[in-house]
Amino acid sequence: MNTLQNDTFLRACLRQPTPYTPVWMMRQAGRYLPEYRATRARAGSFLELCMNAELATEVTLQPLERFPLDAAILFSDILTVPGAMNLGLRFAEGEGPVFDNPVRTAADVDRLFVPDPEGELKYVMDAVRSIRRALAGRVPLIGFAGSPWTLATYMVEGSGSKEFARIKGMLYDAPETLARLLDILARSVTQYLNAQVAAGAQALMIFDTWGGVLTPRDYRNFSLNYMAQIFQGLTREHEGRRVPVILFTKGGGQWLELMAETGADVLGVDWTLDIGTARQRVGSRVALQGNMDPAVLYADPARIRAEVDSILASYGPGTGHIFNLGHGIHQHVNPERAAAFIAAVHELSPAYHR
Ligand code: 1CP
Repeated sequence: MNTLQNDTFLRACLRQPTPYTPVWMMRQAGRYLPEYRATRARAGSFLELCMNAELATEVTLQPLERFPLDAAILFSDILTVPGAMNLGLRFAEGEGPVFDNPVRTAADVDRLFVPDPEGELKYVMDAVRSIRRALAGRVPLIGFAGSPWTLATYMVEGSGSKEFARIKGMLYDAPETLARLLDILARSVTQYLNAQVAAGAQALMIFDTWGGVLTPRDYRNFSLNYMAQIFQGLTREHEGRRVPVILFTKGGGQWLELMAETGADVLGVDWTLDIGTARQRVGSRVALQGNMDPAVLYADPARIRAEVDSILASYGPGTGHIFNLGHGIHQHVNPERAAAFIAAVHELSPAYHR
């Protein structure tokens, strides 16, 4: 396949020297971009957009046409995997994902199965292949999946949640049922991510968006262990290159050392910890991705630049940092502020790589 013109992101993931700090943004393709909203309107619904390889390719590339980003991320969703298990997934306008047939009992778990990545989920692999062709080696393509715990929260609750009443009820009352659900998800995610690599993804990210709502004991037993199981089964090399994997537990700052032991190459960090402190804690075991508060993008460009500088200074000199927001870009951010953010990273970071 074509050679990469910009491998700064992959090099930083592997803690190899780079001339500057690479940058991309979680949710970089999405509702804050007017061109995204236009393509989505043409597709009909969000799920139809995900299922149309040509349109998914178009929206993946939209942020790269606007900004000199150092990586592209597959346009899809973490809920494609449970969505392939006959649970009636839909995205309700204004209220996010809904499962009409949620998983509540041991019998519901019995009905689940590991989806075939080139069967029920072939549309995702088609999108990966199409995006990889369209990128033509400009920057690497990141594939992704949700963590078993995070996927299970949506499957059991039936939608997004604030209190996690149902899944925590299952955790405390029927832990063996939850364990079976998480095991099916870990096997599904492993196959799904390996298929994304075979289809052309050059790095992977696991989004554990809701791991941070667990107690330390339960984080280990119900989130971390299943992510470690996934790492055991992942293809780590493809086309003669290592495929770096980024592990992001939102609110997981207290568990960085444990996360570094799973086999991840990179840990994603949110804005609730200082990235310099995080670096001291993980040493040379893993690279770090993050961690500007996404709300800084509501500020003016000078303030954005100052925040970027303070994060670069806190991380300090040397490689192993991928600049990003601490979570996804908000939908009401002006795209010009995102441009100022990316420019600031590219202008200020070379001083830390001499
Ligand atoms: O157009 C729309 O209205 C849909 C909005 C939208 C978008 C643009 C959803 C629904 N998903 C996505 C794309 C998406 N989701 C990407 C695309 C690539 C990119 O980053 O540019 C990715 C990586 C995701 C991952 C995702 N989906 C996560 C993990 C990351 C995170 O933000 O923590 C989660 C939790 C989801 C679930 C989901 N999908 C969509 C929504 C609104 C939600 C969140 C619901 C909730 O708050 O519980």
